[in-house]
Amino acid sequence: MGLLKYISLRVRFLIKSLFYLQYMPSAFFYSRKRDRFEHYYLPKPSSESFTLPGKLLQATHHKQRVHFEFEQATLEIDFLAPDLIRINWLPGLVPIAYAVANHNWDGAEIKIEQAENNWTIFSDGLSVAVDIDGSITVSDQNQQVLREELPPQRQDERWIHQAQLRSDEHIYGLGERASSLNLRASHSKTYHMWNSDPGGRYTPGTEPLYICIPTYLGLHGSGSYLVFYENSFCARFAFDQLATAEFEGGSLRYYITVGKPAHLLDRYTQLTGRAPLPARWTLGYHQSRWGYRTEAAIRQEVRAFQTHDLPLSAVHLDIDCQVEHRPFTIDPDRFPNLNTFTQELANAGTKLVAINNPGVKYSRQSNLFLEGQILHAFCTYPNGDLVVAPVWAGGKAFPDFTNPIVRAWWSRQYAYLLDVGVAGFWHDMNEPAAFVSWGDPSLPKVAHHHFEGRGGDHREAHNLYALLEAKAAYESLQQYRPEQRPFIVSRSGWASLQRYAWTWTGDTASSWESLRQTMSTIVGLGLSGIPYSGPDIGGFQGNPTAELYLRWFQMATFLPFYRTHSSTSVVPRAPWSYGEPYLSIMRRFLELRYQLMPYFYTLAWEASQTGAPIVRPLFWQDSTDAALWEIEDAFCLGDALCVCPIVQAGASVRQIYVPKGCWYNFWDDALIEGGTAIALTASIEQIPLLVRAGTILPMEVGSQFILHLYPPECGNSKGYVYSDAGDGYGAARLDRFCLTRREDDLEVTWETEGEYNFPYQTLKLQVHGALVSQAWLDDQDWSMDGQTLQCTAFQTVRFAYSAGY
Ligand code: NBV
Repeated sequence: MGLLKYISLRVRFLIKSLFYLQYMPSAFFYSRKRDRFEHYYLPKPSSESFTLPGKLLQATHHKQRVHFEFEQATLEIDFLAPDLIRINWLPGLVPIAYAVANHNWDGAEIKIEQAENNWTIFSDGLSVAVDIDGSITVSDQNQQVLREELPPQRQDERWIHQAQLRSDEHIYGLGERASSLNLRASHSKTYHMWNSDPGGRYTPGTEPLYICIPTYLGLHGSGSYLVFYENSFCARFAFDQLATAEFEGGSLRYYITVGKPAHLLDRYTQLTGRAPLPARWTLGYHQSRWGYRTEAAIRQEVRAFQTHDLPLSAVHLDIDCQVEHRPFTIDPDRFPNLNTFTQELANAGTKLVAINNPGVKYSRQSNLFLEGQILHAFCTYPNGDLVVAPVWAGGKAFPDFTNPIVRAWWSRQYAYLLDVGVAGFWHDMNEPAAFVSWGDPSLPKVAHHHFEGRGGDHREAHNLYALLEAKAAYESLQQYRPEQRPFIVSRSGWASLQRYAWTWTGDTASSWESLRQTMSTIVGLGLSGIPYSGPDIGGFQGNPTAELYLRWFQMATFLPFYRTHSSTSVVPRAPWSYGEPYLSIMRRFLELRYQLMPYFYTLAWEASQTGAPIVRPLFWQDSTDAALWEIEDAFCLGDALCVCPIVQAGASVRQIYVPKGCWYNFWDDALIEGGTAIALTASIEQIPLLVRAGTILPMEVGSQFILHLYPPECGNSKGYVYSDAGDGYGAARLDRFCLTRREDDLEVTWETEGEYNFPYQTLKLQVHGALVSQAWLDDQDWSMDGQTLQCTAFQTVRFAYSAGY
């Protein structure tokens, strides 16, 4: 970095720091007021001891529901499906079903057996035994015990719920965590449910983060299960010998499903909703920076991408583009021709995504504020005073998204930006975050919320805040731009966020530790139902070395959300920032990403159909292989690719325990026998990358479609490719391929369904791992170019191979 640049950054940093100083008095007064109200209105810690349900008095059964009366509690168990139950302990405040997308379940045939001290309910998918003291045991259909719960404990509004953990049990999920992938392996083993902004920079171990979700997956020698607590209150989860969930309020209502991880995610997302198929462009590369201030600056950035021959699908506008950081503004002086500018960018294949923060400036000069006041749209203290907390540009009032009128009002605000061509929205600071001098950097826990008319406070609304903001935005984009698919990225959220938005891992430090952490965080989000996430490539806060940025870039090439973003106080960062050889290597990775688009898009479609995360833990391949349960420095992209990033400075080799079965090295087709640990080498030009034997990997280069065939060890394997227009809701097609390996030949067949025309002009089949001597296309001799066959269509292609197996 040149001296001048360095000085200018330091000066900028100083100015920003002074800028923060202006918030000090208001942060002080806000923190004081918040504490006073909380002191006065929050329920005092109880001196009552915890009560247990007592003895089971009677049980009755009506259709899918079994009802148990205990001395001091009521229990309802509903079979929503043979392998999905809802357990409800009463009394307790009934949650509003913000996270539940599906209310129509077919139920299940159940059978009940009564023994001296317990009742057992059987379905085709699982069994639940309820003991006389309220303990509950859940087993799978083969009577393998999966989960043993202790009787719940209640004290006033609080609940404590515990389950025994097996010594070999691994726990995953809970939303976005900067912890080990297996939540039981981290130092503290305690996790909080309170969406939080760690404040500009976080490192591994920071707890909690922006998205807390009370859903976890348990995996042990007897099988796996998933539990989702439908309770948005502040809570504490801990995992040692026991799994403990301790809620400050609400009801103890939770769902349990059993089966393999893929089945668990399928069921969970059937319950909480699936991520809709995004527009294809969203899976391309995004460039962002907190610091682009003008149309000219963005134009220059986009031109630099063109000059360097780098594809660019989207540019993100951070708060610097706004007028005083106000929501739904883009400064017309600095963006004088937004309408034509978005068009100009679109012509270059680049979309514009604009940031939005939820806080509305507390000022009679702000129309949005006046409208909100008329609608009683903002959160209030218990005495009716408006909650005004400092965020950017002074005091802000906070829309109460638990009020449907407020959501509809907020939805309308997106419309004019859509009219001028803004393609998507980026929701920031929506935990919601506020600037404070001490204590929780958010709204007071006693702030009043509407809750669809039922009323409630921020203890229950806090974790739902961003989810409901995303819902308002999603519905807005559906309504005002119905011919295109919505694109929203939200920093915060709760269970079911996947229905409305993507997310990113927030303000990570620029370090090798954070690069490594990214994998557990993103895989954990996927196991919590959120398939679309990615990091700020290179880290948000700090200046990565060229090597760190490159290694991060290589890894992110295989993650769903592919975006470079960085803080205002660091050196601007883009693929060319470090010159050669880094620029050329990053260009090749960008090209690879775009070539893999048919694969990414098919995975996106699969996520919309089954809830399977796009990025998966290695144990997804084989959840019975305990050697995979702890692996957190590698991930699978779909089922085909195993990505093993380099996570250390100067390293070009790393160890990895490869899932059982045969794999090919992506770079040289070397065959690797899994089920053992191996060393993989990758110079800075490469990332260690394996392809599962049997994969039919779809790629594209321009209008050419390339099917890479990686023969299975034996028998056959299947692959499919989803295509459509890339946006909107028109026709689609599914191309199904089957690859059969026989003694001396390899056969691939192709079947199609759907109305959409095949979107490519030519087709190539490329055989890996075997030397092809002859080929036949629909029984006709067909010439090969080395290992590649070119054609336009086929039903069956057969390759005779001479060597390689
Ligand atoms: O809008 C500025 C930043 C943004 O660049 C970043 O991605 C967010 O995570 N935003 C946080 C506010 C920063 C406050 C310190």
